[in-house]
Amino acid sequence: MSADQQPAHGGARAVGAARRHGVQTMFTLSGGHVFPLYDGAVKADPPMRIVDVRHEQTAVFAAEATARLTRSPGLAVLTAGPGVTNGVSAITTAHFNGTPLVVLAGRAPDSRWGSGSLQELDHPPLLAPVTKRAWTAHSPADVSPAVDEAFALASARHRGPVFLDISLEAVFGAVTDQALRLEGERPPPGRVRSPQGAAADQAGERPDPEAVEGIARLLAEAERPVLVLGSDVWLDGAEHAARAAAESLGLPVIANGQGRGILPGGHPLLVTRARAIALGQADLVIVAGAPLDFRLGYGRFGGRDGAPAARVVHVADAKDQLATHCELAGSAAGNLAAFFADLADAAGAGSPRRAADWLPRLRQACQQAAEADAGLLRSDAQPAHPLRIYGELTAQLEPDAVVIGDGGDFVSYAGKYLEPQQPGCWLDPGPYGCLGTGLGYAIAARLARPQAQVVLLLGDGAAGFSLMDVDTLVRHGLAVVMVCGNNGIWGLEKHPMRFLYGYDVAADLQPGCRYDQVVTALGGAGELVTDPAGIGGALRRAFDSGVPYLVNVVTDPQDAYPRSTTGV
Ligand SMILES: Cc1ncc(C[n+]2csc(CCOP(=O)(O)OP(=O)(O)O)c2C)c(N)n1
Ligand SMILES: [Mg+2]
Repeated sequence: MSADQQPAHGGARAVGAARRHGVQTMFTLSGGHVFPLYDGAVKADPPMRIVDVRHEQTAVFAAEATARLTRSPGLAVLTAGPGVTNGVSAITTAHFNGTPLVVLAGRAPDSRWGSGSLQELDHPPLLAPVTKRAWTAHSPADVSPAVDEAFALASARHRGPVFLDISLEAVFGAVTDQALRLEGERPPPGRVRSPQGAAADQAGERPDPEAVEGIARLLAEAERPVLVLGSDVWLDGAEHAARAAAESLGLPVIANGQGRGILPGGHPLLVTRARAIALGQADLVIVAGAPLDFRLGYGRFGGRDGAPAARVVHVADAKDQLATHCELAGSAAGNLAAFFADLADAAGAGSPRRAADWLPRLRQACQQAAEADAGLLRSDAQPAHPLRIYGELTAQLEPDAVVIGDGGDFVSYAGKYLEPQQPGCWLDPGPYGCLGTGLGYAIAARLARPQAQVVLLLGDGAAGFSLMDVDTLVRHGLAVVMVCGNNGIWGLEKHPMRFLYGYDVAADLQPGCRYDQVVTALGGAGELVTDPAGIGGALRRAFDSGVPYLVNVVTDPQDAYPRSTTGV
């Protein structure tokens, strides 16, 4: 029999299509409805790596982080029913992060639909609001084109998750290439090729030149401009163009999400530490690659210390991402690297109205903030101040370390005090703010960056969502350093509740709980640190250990991260 006449089941066809889109790893948790996808992965040439986890949420978070780190789409495979519903928060996280992610799922058989098969649930209506598209493949012949379309759609601007479930008949059923050819390239019933999914979209449109010139004019008029770089600048491959534009235009920069590291920590234009003054006193704020959401004051800037409201420019990778809830002085949409190159050209070097003291003032504010915190970064207080952990950690981090934050106050401190040296080295959950990303993100980071340090910062509350997946790290031989800021409370809830009500409830955890022993029991290693003087040594042992290692630092529950907003 020629290869042409060799039948291939839907699972093998799905794996083949995923591989054509660059997928190297399938993240999953087993279920009979998806066995053929495993069979397809095992028998592919070369086989596709399968990373099997302990909770579907971890599988999807791992696929999401793979995409955010490699900028190539991630793949999670979920079994029907509870497998899918367990993945929903992570799929939603990808939706909020604009992450190119494909989730393939099993589905009860079409032939028995309505008769009460095991885990018979019509998934797409559940997933539709949080995906670019959610639909079903009903026959083996549908699978390849549908998976192909799912990846094209997930990867096209504005990126996001795509969900496809495959009925039992379609995933187990086999079809030959010859039969497929004879059938012709007919689209499967009910499938409409989305214009967004067309491969031609990949290059992306150059933003409208007039819009870019308009922004250049606003820049020329601005006395105190600020540029905010968000996650999409990295995801869209615009980090070099963004840095070049910021440098040639001399723009103070604030980094947000995965925009962190585009200007390395210590860069003279990086003023994230003076964020409140920069955004409060600016007269022009250009936000690129980030939504104007709660993290950015809903797009209202200026007005601080008597300054007038700032003009706001929003730049996004796709038109439908441009803010409509606030007044914009300018906007542009499309390929972000092209945007920055065109802006640098259009604006030129001259900025006649720029206040000579603007950047020096911001730099001075950064300097003052750093000096004000220097004491806490070295604090000997017992229980430890969370900042002492960051004082010790920064001294041991290599420039390409991947740092992941999963938690409340503990991670807010990290966002403020750890300034990445390279882009693509920082992962927070993004605007959906879902706790529990930690182990999934860490698994992905270890695989995506085999040589780099991977550090997972965990609040003790956050740790509870995914710590069981240390088992996955151990089984797959993935060494990660975990640092738990163990204040014995849901800090980011306890303190605000006390502030609002004068008391708190449902906000306490076990003080000094031995999360390090959980990791040890699962086959990793760890230690409890109660004396801040021991933090540095414990971190060194963790980095040297070559195994999943949790440094469990008891921190001060009285300490509340000084925040001006809870995001509500
Ligand atoms: C899935 C999920 N559940 C609940 C919350 C609400 N929440 C936000 S921060 C937080 C407290 C986190 O506590 P911990 O991880 O211990 O960090 P800490 O604030 O104590 O440093 C909670 C419960 C959330 N963001 N996500
Ligand atoms: Mg806590």
